[in-house]
Amino acid sequence: MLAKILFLLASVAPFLVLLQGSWASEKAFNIFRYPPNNLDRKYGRVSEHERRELANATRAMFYFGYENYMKHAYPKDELNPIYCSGRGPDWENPSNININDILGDYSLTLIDALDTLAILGDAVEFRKAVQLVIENVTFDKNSTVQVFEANIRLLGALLSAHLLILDKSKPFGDLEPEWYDGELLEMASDLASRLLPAFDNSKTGLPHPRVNLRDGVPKGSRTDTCTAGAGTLLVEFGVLSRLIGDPVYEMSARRANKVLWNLRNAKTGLFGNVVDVDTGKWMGELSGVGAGLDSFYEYLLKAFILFGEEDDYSMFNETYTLVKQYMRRGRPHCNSGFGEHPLYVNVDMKNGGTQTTWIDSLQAAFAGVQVLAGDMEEAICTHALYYTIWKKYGVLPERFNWQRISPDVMFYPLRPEFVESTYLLYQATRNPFYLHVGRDILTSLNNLTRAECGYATVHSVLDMTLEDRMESFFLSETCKYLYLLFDIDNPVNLKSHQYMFTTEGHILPLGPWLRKKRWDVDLFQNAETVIQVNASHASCAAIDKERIYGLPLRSHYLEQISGTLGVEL
Ligand code: DMJ
Repeated sequence: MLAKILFLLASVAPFLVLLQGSWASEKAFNIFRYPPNNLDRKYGRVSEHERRELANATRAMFYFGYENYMKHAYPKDELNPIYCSGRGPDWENPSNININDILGDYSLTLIDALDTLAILGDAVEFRKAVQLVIENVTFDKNSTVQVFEANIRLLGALLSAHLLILDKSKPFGDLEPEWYDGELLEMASDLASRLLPAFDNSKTGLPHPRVNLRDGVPKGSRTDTCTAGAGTLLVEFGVLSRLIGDPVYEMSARRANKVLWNLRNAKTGLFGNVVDVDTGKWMGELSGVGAGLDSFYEYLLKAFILFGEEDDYSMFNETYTLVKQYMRRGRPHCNSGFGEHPLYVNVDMKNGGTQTTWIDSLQAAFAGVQVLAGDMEEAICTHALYYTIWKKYGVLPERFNWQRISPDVMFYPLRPEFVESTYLLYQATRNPFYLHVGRDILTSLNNLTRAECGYATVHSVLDMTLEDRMESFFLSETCKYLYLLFDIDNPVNLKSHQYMFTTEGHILPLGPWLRKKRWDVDLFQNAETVIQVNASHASCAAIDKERIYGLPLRSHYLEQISGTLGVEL
């Protein structure tokens, strides 16, 4: 009985998370004591006509990248958008981990883009792409890749495409090739079995960062992994386990999370950013919400949303509280009071002391996590800072020094994090401010990064020189989130309570089956009774009409931050 009650509680909790979000936003937007000023007016309404045009322009952006990839690069992993060619692993230089961690000679961009095709409603191209993947891709390769990257970009994509195909209600059209017999799931399973040796011979239970897809962990390979690398497996591994009924994947990922959890600092409760998988010793003691840690926090929350296990939620909540306690600087409330604009800084895990004066572009995703956690006020604040930085350069520098107000690391590889949180904030608030932000993003990408045959990495935000690389997440995430921002009637938006995005932007349909562990008989029986998916919970459309004419962050605060950064909004 107790198990049943716990299970029921866990089942409704994701919807409570969403409810909590809309409650928080009600309080956060009490802005009408202030008369609207120019900024309020500027970021007011976006017409239906313009919104549709923006959606179409985003589609065009995706297809320009995708079609050029298919023409010039496929079956290679990535497109070189300037020289119109393909790119695979750097076989000559195995130590080139910038490339080899990600590219494994498995048509990465095509696989990563599968569910974006579905979301665009392009069932014909989706089926064609699925066929190409099934007929031509094998993971039986002598490639040494990063487990984290293969997990989020490939495994997540294959599981997502498989689940979308199985959806009998066909919200994205007829995605199922008539001959389909679960081949994508088989591929996912095969890939995961090649990643699993990362856990072999691990003295701590943490996964080795890299495996050779044929031979497992290469002898003498590096044992230092970032925390996110070791702790961002649970969503994909858990879904796979529950689909095929083999607990080994989920258990390995869960154990890794537990090991990380036990390694947190005894005094502060914070995590470092790099750990040695053999010794469990922290090699990097920087604690923050960006590179090295970001998706670890994200997956604690997302694992709970998917699987409903209370442990994941408590770990997330405890961590989130500590993040705010130790890393947050600036005025106590985002939308009231005095002081500097709130900022999450990188700290020393041992004492919470500020360690760097830069923030990185990956941290822009944290606002999205805050939306999911229902902390709307903070999400609005976090996002507003990145918007101002985006406005200053037209894109986000990889690292921005908040003390010198200048970039520390200049490149921008078409990352999605800022677009992602813009989209999630729009979903949660319906405030047209975020459509304006989306328009700015789209304009910049087209003006600054469009190359001969695709979209290119910005080499330096100072002179806007480009590099010949289009990472696969541009199609799988950046274009997807931007399109979903504008395409308000997309099935993903109409039924947003039924989908969750992985950290690579792959959509996973939520459902009772995810609460079933087929290897656990008791839970399997109880699970039959759970989850009433209730559409009314996710409706953010109910926000007062009036309220949408005000800025989410009050205009004087937005002016404050744009003034500090020297940006004209
Ligand atoms: C993507 O692969 C994922 O979004 C990941 O979580 C972080 N890095 C890239 C995009 O920047």
